[in-house]
Amino acid sequence: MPSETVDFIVPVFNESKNIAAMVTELYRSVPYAKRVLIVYDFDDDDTLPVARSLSDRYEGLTLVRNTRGSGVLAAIRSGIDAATGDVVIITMADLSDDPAIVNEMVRRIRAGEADVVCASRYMRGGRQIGGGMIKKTLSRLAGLSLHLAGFPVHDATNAFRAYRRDVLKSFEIESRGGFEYSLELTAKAYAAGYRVVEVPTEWRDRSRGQSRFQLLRWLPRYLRWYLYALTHRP
Ligand SMILES: Nc1nc2c(ncn2[C@@H]2O[C@H](COP(=O)(O)OP(=O)(O)OP(=O)(O)O)[C@@H](O)[C@H]2O)c(=O)[nH]1
Ligand SMILES: [Mg+2]
Repeated sequence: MPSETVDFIVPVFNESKNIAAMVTELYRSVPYAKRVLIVYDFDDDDTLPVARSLSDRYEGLTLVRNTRGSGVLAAIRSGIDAATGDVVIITMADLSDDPAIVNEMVRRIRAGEADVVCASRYMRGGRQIGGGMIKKTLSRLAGLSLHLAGFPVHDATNAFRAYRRDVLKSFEIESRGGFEYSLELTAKAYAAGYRVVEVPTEWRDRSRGQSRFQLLRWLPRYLRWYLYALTHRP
């Protein structure tokens, strides 16, 4: 039996300007027993000294070294390896994700209403503030077209999601690029008959630090899972 703990997986790449505010906000918003796994790639990452200084104050704040190779997806996979809680939430360090919805995400999983809960920018009540025009438009188009075709959520690409741990660990992640893994996992979970639901969220583009999203490089990989989601049903 997994313990009744929420494990957050937070990949970081030089987030010294954001990490303190992110951790403070998360602990303020979420009362559940939790671990916050900060997953970093290299020892000189500037997030580390700040995160270490916070760890006395915040129980469960844990630094995890990415051992699966470099890059954000390898970091997330290292976080999944380390996760032991009954609920696992993947969220970013750049203050883009609003932790106010976390309690509702956890509640729905623990109540047995959902296996995957997607933070949804494109459903009623959701919002997206800032961010690149092309990426934003493609992401919205992908989400809304999949939803029209019967996919259970309006936002297929946001990485901010809560998973029942057993479900998360049951799928092999075939993605090798970046955040397209999120579409892959959700499409596979839905096709396998798991309950995928959404909660409205407000996403805000980072105001500090730098994005490492590689739109052109990752686009073909998104396409693969977009087509998978379009054609696989429970
Ligand atoms: N460990 C690790 N984390 C990364 C890497 N690249 C990005 N991250 C982290 O992943 C999260 C999201 O990264 P961003 O580059 O902002 O990507 P994004 O939020 O999808 O894209 P934008 O919408 O452009 O901001 C942040 O917490 C980053 O610090 C990486 O190579 N390794
Ligand atoms: Mg970002």
